[in-house]
Amino acid sequence: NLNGYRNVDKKQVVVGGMFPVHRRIASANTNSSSVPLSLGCEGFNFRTFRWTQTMLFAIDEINKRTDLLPDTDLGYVIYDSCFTISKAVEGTLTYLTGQEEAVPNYRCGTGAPLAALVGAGGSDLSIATARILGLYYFPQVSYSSSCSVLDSKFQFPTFLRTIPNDVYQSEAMARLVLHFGWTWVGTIAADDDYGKYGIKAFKEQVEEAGVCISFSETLPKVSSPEDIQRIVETVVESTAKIIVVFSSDVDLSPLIQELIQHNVTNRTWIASEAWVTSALINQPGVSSLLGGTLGFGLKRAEIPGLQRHLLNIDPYSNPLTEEFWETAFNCTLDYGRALRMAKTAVGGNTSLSRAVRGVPEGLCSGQESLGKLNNTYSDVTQLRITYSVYKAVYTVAHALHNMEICEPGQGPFNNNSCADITKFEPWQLMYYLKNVWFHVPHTKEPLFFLDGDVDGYYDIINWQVKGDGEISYVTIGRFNSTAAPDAMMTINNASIVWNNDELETPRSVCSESCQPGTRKGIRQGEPVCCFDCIPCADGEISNATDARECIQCTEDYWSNAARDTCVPKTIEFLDFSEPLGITLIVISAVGALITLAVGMVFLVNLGTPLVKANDPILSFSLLFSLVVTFLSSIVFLGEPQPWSCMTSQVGLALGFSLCLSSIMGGSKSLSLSLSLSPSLSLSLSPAVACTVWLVILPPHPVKNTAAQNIKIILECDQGSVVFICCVFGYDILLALLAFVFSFIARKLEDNFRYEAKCLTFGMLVFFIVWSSFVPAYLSTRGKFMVAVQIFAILASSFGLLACIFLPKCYVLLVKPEFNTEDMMRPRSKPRDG
Ligand code: TCR
Repeated sequence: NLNGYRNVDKKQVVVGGMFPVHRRIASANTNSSSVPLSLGCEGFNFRTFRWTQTMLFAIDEINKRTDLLPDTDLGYVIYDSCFTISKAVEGTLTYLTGQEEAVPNYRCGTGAPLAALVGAGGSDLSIATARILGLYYFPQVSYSSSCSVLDSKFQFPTFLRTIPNDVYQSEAMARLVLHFGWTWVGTIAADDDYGKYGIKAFKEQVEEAGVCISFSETLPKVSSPEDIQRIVETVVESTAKIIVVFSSDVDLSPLIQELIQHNVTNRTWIASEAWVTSALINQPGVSSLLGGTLGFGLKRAEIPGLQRHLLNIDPYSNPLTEEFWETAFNCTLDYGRALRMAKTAVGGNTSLSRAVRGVPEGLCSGQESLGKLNNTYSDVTQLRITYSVYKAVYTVAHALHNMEICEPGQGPFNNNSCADITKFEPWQLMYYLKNVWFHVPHTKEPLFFLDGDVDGYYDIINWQVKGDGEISYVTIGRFNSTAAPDAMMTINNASIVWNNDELETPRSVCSESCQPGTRKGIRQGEPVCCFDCIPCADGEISNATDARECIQCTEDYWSNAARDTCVPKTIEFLDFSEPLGITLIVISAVGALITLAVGMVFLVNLGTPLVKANDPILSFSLLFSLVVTFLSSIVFLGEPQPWSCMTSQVGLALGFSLCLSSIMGGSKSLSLSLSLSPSLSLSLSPAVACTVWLVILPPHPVKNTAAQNIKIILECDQGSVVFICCVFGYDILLALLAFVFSFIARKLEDNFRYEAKCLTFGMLVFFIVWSSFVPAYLSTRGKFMVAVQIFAILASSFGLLACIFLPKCYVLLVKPEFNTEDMMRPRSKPRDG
C-alpha cells in the first residue's frame, strides 16, 4: 500500500483506494508447518496502474484547488487487491484498523480520519469489502463494480458507484442482438459475479424474445488449459455466429490466445464493457478473430493534464512505481544512482519483493522516457474506467467539502448540528455522499446518485480493422437508459464494419425459416430455434413462412405442386368432344344407322317369304329396341345432368328388355307358335318398374370426391341399388329364357334349325360381352367406367344385330333366289329322306 500525506498545517483526511494492480496472487505455499505469510502478487497490469495514478492525479488537483476543500488536504492510502477477494478483504481490514497486519475491530485513534474507500475493482471484490465496510457503516465509492446485486441497499448499505449498474448493459446487449435479428447466440461468462449475473440478465431478456442460446460457457478463474480447450471446441463446433462475452479482460485473454491459435474466424463477438477497449485483448494478430466486434463502453472523457501527470511519474516514489518502471522497461532500477541523486531511503521490503520477482539484470536509470514507450499506461485515448475513478475521487471530495462548509446550527444532523471534518463518523460522511450533486470538472457532466447508482449510458463500439491490421474503436451508436424505451438505443448500421470486412450484417440462426409449402417440425431435445422444414402432405398447404401447421384444403380444392395454395380439383367426365367420346358417338350412330338400314331392307321385302316367315312385327320391335340401345349409349356421354342420368339407365334397361323379350318371343313362336302379345307384356312390366323408380328415387348427378384426390368425378348416382338390380336382373332373366328357348328350338324343326342357331349364337355373344363387362367395369375409375359401359352396350347390340340379321340380309340382298316359299316352308321330313 502507498501512503501520501502532505506536510502542511491544513486539516487532513485520508481517502482509501483499492485497485487490482496485479492480476493474481503468487501461488500459495501449501506447507502448513510454518507461519503462513500474506501472499505476494504477480502479473503487473498497466491499465489498472493508470487508474491508480488517476486517483493520485485527482487528489493532487483537488488539493491545488481553492474552491474545493479550501481548508482540508486529502491524503491517500492505496491497496492492491491483486484481482483476488482475499487480498481485497485483507486490504480493507488493514485500512480500517490502520495496522499493517489486519486486526479487525481495532484502529489506532491517532492520525487523520479516514474518509471513504474508492474501489475495490471487480464486483466480487467489492461485494466482499462492502460487507465488511457495511458493518461499520463506512462508505465505499466504486469505480468499476457494476454487478446488479450491489444495488441492494439492504445488503450493502454504504455502497455507491460511479459506473452504471449492469442491468442496463444486459438490456443494451439484448436489444443489440434483437436489433440485428440474431436468434442463435453463444454466451461466455467469467466465473465471477460480474459474468454470471450479467449473462443471466442478458439471457432472460433475449430468451423472452424468442432467441435461443446455442451454448453457455464459463471461463475459469484460475488458469486451466483443459477448460479453455473445451470452450474452444464448443466455439468451433457451434453454428452460432454471434458470441456474447461477459467477462473482464484478464479472464478472457487466455481464451482469445487459444482461439487465435486455432484460427477461428467468421464470428461476431459482443463485448461487455470490461474488455471492449482492453489492450490486453487487442493484441497484434487478433484482427481476424475479433475484427467487427461490437461492444459497450462507458462514457469517454478527456482529462486535461492527466497524461502529463502519468508521464512525470517518479519511479522511486514507492514499490508500485518501481515495479511499474522495471516491468515497463524490462530492467532493474539502479538504486545506487537513485540514492545518490534523491538521498531518500528505500524500505527494506522493496529488495525482498525484487528478489521474489527475479527482475532482469539490465540496469535502468529512472530517466528513461515513458512517452516513447507505446504502453496502455500512458494511452489516454480511451479514458472510460479512468474517468469513473476520477469521478469517484471527486465525489468523495465534494461530500467532504459539503461537510466542511456546514454552518453550525444549520446542519443536517441531530439538533441541526454539523459534523466536524477533523473527527467525523463514517455515517455522517455517508449522508453527504448520498446527497452529493456536482459537475465533474472539464466535462461539466452532472453527477448525483439515485439509490447509490448512476444512469446507464454506453457508447456502442465497433472494432474496425485498418489497413495495417490494427484495430480502431469506432463509436457507432449509443444506449441511454434515461431515454424513452424505443429511443434508448441508436445505432448507425451503415457505419459498422463486420468481421472480415464484410459490409453485410452477419446472420446467426439455427435453422433457416421454413418457406410456404412446408411446416416447422421440432427436433426432439433441441432448442425451439432449431427445426426441420417438413413439406406439407397431399391436399394440405401452408401459405406463410415459418408455419407451424399445414392447412387442409376444403372439399373441392386440392394442394398445388408447391403446396402453397389450394387449387380447385379438376372435374372429370367423358366429354363429347374428346377423341374417345367422338369415337363412341360415331360407333353408336353407325350402329343405329345400320339397324335402320336393316329395317329398310325388311320393309322393302315385307311381302317376301323370308320376312313373313319370321314374324315381321317381332323383327321390327327387335330392330327398334336395338336403335334404342344404340342411342341410349350416347346419353351416357357428356356432363351428367338430371335428365341424362334418368334416361340413360332407364333407356338401356327398357331397350334390352324389349330386345330380349322380342328374341324370346321369336324363339317361342318358333317352338310354341306364340307371338307378339307375350313379348309386349314382358317388356311392359319393367317399364312400370322404371316409372316407379324414376318417381321415388330418381338417379341424379353427383360429384364423387372420394374416389380420387386431385379430381372430382361427375357421375350419376343410381338413386336406388335395389331398383337397378331388379330391372337389370329382369333383363338377365329374359336373356336366359331367350337362350333356353332358342336352344330348344334349334333341335325342333329342321326348317327353323338355322334361324334358331343364329338366335342361340346371338345370345351367346350377349352373355360373353356382359360377363366380361363386370370385371372390366369394376377395375376402371372415373370416366373410363362410362366408356367401358358404352363399349359393352355397343358390343352386345352389334353382336345381336350381326347374328340375327346379317344372314337374313345376306339372303335378301345377295341371294334373293333362296327367298322362296319353298325354302321357307316347314318340312316334316328330312330333305334327303
Ligand atoms: N465491472 C466489472 C469489472 C470491470 C473491469 C472493467 C475490470 C468492469 N470494467 C475494465 C477491468 C477493466 C466493469 C465488475 O466486476 O463489476
